[in-house]
Amino acid sequence: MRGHDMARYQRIVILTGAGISAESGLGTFRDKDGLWTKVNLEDVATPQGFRRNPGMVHDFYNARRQGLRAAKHNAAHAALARLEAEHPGQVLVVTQNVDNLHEQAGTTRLIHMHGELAKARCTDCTQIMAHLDDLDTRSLCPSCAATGTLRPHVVWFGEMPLEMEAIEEAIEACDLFVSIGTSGTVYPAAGFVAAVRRAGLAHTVELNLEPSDGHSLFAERHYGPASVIVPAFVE
Ligand code: BJW
Repeated sequence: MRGHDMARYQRIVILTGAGISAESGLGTFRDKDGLWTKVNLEDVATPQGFRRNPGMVHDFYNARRQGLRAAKHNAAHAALARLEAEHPGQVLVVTQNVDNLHEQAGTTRLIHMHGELAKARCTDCTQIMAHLDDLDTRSLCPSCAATGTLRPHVVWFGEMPLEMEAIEEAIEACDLFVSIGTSGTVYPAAGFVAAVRRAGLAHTVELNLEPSDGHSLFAERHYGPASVIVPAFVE
């Protein structure tokens, strides 16, 4: 693949999913050995599952936190951070990932639409706090007089993804939309490429290991490991 002339674009939106972190050792959800083949998503990634068995949900996310503490960003995250450094103020990364590998690589204009594993929030007062330690059913909120308990600051099925207004605004105004490492099965993120096309302003690109569910909606597509195809595309 030949690198793109990125100078042609002024408003770049990059959507990332689990595939960008796969080569950093963090499992994806729907691949052959993905997380959803090992656990029942209704049990660990829904508010109902958390109400039924909070201990099991905490165990699931504590194990993921442990993986995150050891994980290092890879060449794909680094390439996106360089892209932002070369085009200050023009690149927005919208990630579905709850890991912190974009930040680790140096990306600063970043929206975590499905939350962050390194944070917790109170089930009562909804205050969000940095928290990479393990959580359990006795983890109490420091600011509501020890009445509220903490939950992972992640977005489960049936919950509203975060910062949707800012994302929708960026999607409607962008002139380049690049989707990286996502299967295109979870909404609303799976619908972004259609929204970009409706706005009619942007070139659309999919970079993934294999064609996603919505691949035919992208004008340009490249397939391979993110650590190879992302640097090749942006540089
Ligand atoms: C590589 C690679 C390499 C591998 N290089 N590539 C019908 C019934 C019920 C609900 C719905 C329904 N229809 C729609 C919904 C809504 C629902 C939804 O979309 N469900 C679908 C499954 C059908 N969505 C929601 O509920 C969302 N909220 C919402 O819509 O709110 C509105 C609302 C609220 C209230 C009332 C009414 C409306 C919330 C979705 C939250 C998703 N949460 C999770 C868990 C987050 C926490 C955690 O991490 O545990 O987010 S689920 C999981 O999937 C995670 C991911 O961010 C998300 C997307 O996965 P992703 O990133 O695409 O990963 P994979 O594994 O699917 O794909 C990896 C890709 O990488 C593959 O393509 C590989 O090929 C590729 N790859 N190695 C490059 N080296």
